[in-house]
Amino acid sequence: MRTQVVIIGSGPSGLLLGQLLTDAGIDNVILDRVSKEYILGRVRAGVLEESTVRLLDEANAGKRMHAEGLPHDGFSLAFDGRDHRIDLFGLTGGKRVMVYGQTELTSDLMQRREETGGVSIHEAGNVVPHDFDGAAPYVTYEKDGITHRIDCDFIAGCDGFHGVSRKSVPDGAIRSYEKIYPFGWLGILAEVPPVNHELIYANHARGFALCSMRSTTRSRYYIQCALDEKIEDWSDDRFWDELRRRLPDFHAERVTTGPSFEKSIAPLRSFVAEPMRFNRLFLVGDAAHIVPPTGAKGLNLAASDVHYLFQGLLEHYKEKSDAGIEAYSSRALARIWKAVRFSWWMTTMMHRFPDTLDFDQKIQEAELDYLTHSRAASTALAENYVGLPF
Ligand code: FAS
Ligand code: PHB
Repeated sequence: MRTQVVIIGSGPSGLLLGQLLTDAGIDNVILDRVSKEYILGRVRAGVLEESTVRLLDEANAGKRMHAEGLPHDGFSLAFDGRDHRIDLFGLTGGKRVMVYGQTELTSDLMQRREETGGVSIHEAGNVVPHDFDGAAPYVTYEKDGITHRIDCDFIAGCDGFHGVSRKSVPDGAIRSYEKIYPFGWLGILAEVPPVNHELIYANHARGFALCSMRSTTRSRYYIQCALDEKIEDWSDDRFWDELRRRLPDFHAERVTTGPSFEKSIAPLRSFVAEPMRFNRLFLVGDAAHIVPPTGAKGLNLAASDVHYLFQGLLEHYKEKSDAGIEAYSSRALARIWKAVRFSWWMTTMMHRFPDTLDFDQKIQEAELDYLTHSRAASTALAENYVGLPF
């Protein structure tokens, strides 16, 4: 088989890139090692920046998002028994975010790919990118006991943090930066109305909590937990009790509890690999970077990577120019590092660290006090949360 671009990974990065390429008449094939059903069973992000919404519209995959998604003009920071609303719309001159689950977005992109005849090969084993340092790269994979080969012009590594693409780059050609946080997030999904019409990020002596949602009838809650916590030790009742203890009383009293239908623990890390291009191989999304979900940046950074790479590939094929491809890594990394900083800053401000010194705790309290009394500080938070420009 031959195509112009092989995309490894059928998550948001791979599907969004694949749709933009298909709509531009650039032939591409997506390979994923798991089934569509497995991918759609993962519960992840929930907040989309306006630039991500625009990209989904560009890919003609935004119809259900606009019909079912929830535009949010602000969110609350809760601490010391009170909460303080961050007026995103007012502080950013009219920008907002869209609350719409990654699972739904992924499903919408999969449907668009089927409608437009895009080729996706699932349960592809042992996917390996080859000769991406030369002019004739190819990818091999195994399916039904046969090893297949796809010759191509370019390979997009959209295969996430644990994928094969980044690991295929020779050690001397790539450098990574990492910070592991000493806690994780225990998250649940429950078919109960959210406690508030907007998100609540809570800083409490017992730990961080986040009240989010997927719709007006489906809630997504998280509490900070120790890295050695086990899911089986957390009954729904224990989760609800702990969540309410971390919220101001007027919110805690209004939490609607109910049975969870998804419960998981995710570790938190900051990670960036540089560069993101290796001649004919490009790293995209979580394959190149990971942020703690506190700032809701992970999925949105994947979208901006896709934007930069798509523009570069479009110029290559349509205008015979490689300027965009050459600039991909530096352009993407400039935006990535600002989002990595913001996600680290918000995580540091909102979580309780096990080894926090009294001094560190006073600094955290001063940060929150300054943030909620300074328009300049709130504006800085708001412009990062809605997403810095591409
Ligand atoms: P993905 O990891 O989504 O997709 C990669 C795809 O590549 C997968 O389908 C995988 O099967 C495939 N793949 C991997 N290795 C392969 C191989 N060798 N061969 C073929 N295919 C292979 N972000 C937020 O903004 N907010 C959140 O709350 C949030 N919560 C998260 C919770 C968890 C547990 C995780 C892991 C991430 C979370 N994220 C969150 C970040 C997440 O949303 C990512 O940013 C987003 O999934 C990135 O999309 P992709 O880059 O497509 O990577
Ligand atoms: C979510 O709804 O899953 C979510 C929302 C905001 C975040 C992280 C996760 O910062």
